[in-house]
Amino acid sequence: MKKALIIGAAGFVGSYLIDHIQKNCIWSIVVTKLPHEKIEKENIEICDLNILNPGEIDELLERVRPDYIFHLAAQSSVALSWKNPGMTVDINIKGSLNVLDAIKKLDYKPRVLMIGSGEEYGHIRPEETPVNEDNVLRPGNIYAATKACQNMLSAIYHKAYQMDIMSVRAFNHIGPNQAPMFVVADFCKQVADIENGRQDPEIRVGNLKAKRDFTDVRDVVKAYVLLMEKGISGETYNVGSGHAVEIREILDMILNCSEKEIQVTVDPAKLRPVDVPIIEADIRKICRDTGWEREIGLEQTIRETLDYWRHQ
Ligand code: A2R
Repeated sequence: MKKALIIGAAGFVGSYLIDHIQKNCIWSIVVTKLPHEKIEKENIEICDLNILNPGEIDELLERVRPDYIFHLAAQSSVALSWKNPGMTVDINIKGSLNVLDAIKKLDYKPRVLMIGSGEEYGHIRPEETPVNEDNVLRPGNIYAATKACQNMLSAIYHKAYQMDIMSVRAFNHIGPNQAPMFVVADFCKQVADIENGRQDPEIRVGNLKAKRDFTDVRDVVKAYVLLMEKGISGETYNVGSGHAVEIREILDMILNCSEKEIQVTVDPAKLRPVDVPIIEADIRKICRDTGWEREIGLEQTIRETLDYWRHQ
């Protein structure tokens, strides 16, 4: 039986990835979390791991000897990366390098999927949209720069040490249980709080004109597993819907799901220092190489995310 290791499994994507593997693959699963985090899943081995401690990663990999490694651990918030660039650089660059180094020391070559971001493309020109994997990277924020660096380090380790590494550039993924520092979860939580009388009937928003490419997290983890099975070593793959949607449109969809009269107010604290106007993925490569296709539409994800917050 193949063994999958998920590093950073206590986050938003991790729990969906565990569920997807348990339902669809005959793999045993080992996951890691930070000591303060909790993972409540059955039939998996759960270990503590901080990727800033190289010795811990060496020890874990030597003991577990996984066939597949999904590297999800990260400081994943753009907003937080502006507030704490040093920590973001440490975790996303130095931490990822520690993971690559530990894998390099093994006496066999596991398959590795390094999770990056559509944000790496940054300032995409109109003629470059939808953006493909060979596009120039012009990261527009600290988080994006660290993920671009992770991608480059992964490509270097693949070439220099013949390691079996693929990288993903995941565009905005959304769904129930996402932290409210991300836009869709933030809007849904605010609407649920308004409906429950915990917030005045006023929703505070940032830049509504930005266009982003949203995919349900369950479709995203399906793509990650397909890449493990069918992806080409050394390649980078976009994972997104292929369609950019204005944040204003997302907000309207969420407001339409509510019967409350809600006023929209721009909150300067939610405006980021540099915002990239449009990010849209060209997803032909992953569709061609793995047969992946999106199954869950935006309306369904929004409805389920709002319901999730209504029940919190
Ligand atoms: O920051 P926390 O306390 O939420 O913990 C996150 C964890 N993490 C770490 N794990 C090991 N060693 C560290 N030094 C370290 N620092 C942070 O990685 C969290 O539990 C997990 C990442 O999960 P999320 O932040 O929820 O990200 P999500 O949405 O699951 O995205 C997965 C990947 C990330 O690489 C994103 O940058 C990319 O997909 O979009």
